[in-house]
Amino acid sequence: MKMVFRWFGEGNDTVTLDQIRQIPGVEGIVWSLHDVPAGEEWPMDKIQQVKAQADRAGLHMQVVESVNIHEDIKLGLPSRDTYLANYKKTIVKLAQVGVKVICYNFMPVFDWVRTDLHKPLSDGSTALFYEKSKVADLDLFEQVELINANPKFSMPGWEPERLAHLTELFDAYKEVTEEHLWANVKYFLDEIIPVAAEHDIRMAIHPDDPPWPIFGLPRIMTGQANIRRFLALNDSPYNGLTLCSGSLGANPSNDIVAMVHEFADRTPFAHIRNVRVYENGDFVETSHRTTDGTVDIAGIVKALHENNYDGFCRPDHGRHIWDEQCRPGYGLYDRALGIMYLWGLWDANRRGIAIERTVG
Ligand code: DNO
Repeated sequence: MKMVFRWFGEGNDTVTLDQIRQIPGVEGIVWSLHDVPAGEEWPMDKIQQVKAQADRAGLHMQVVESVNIHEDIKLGLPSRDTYLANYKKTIVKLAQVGVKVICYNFMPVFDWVRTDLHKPLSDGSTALFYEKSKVADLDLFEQVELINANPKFSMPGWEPERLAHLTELFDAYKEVTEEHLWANVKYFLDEIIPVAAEHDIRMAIHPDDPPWPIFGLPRIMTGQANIRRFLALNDSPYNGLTLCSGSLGANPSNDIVAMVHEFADRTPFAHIRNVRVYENGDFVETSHRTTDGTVDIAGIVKALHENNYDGFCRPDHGRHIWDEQCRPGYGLYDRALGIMYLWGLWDANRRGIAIERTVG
């Protein structure tokens, strides 16, 4: 298991590279060019800039999250070929600086969705929260205004250029069903995977978060059967999965341990975090510890170990603790604690120490 840590870039993150390299066992950053709009070719000078920063800190940059996919590709519009050509050029450039994995998602319009970014928890910390009933009648346009009013950090998936076109995007998706999305993702894979394979970069799709359709938009990366179908669309080892325990875990019927066993060799990247799911379908993000949530983190790490997992792994969203002011979900402290829990589990497995399932 190769530990990495997400970093949003100079001026776009409260966490520094010097802090990251002091977290035990972290070898590299998970990065992106957040200011390049989806669909555009990444400029080499900006890529080199991140490389120089990572080199200086003694961290590698083998994992990119994400090279975002232009909506026209998801919609299957004729203009997709231009954006696919740009995507391929970006892959070639990323290979030149040693990138090995590209994480991306295929969610229409939005990336991850929460209803509260700072839900107070009983221990005095705050965390990301999803209130199921609220999404049903959430005023999207009000949300967009809220985000635009606080432009300090751009939220992944809520980029200004995307939000500016919300109405048009919703119109464009009116007739798009899940089956259209399947056909469009296959078209994407058949174009991109041969280029990724030629340049030894493993593509790793991220599950939908939450793993069900929202705002009437289709979502397909939602559970084990669909992941199986996705991987079979293009059977290359370069067509892989980002196994995100928190995204998939928001649906309690997802058996993530079983998914690790089934998909381990097609999983170049794992995001590991916990959530607590309530009976009404709401969920809150918790510490990484198994007993704090409803996801069997200990079981997942055990399954990764049993499958000799040698892919990349990062802790995922953490709570905001010790008064840290940070990007929602992406503070230093709770994610660093998460890493130490993951290492603890990993080392226990290496020594053959059995860990009972104790979900709180
Ligand atoms: C949320 C992240 C996602 C992820 C993308 C991958 O914190 O896990 O935004 O980066 O869905 O493209």
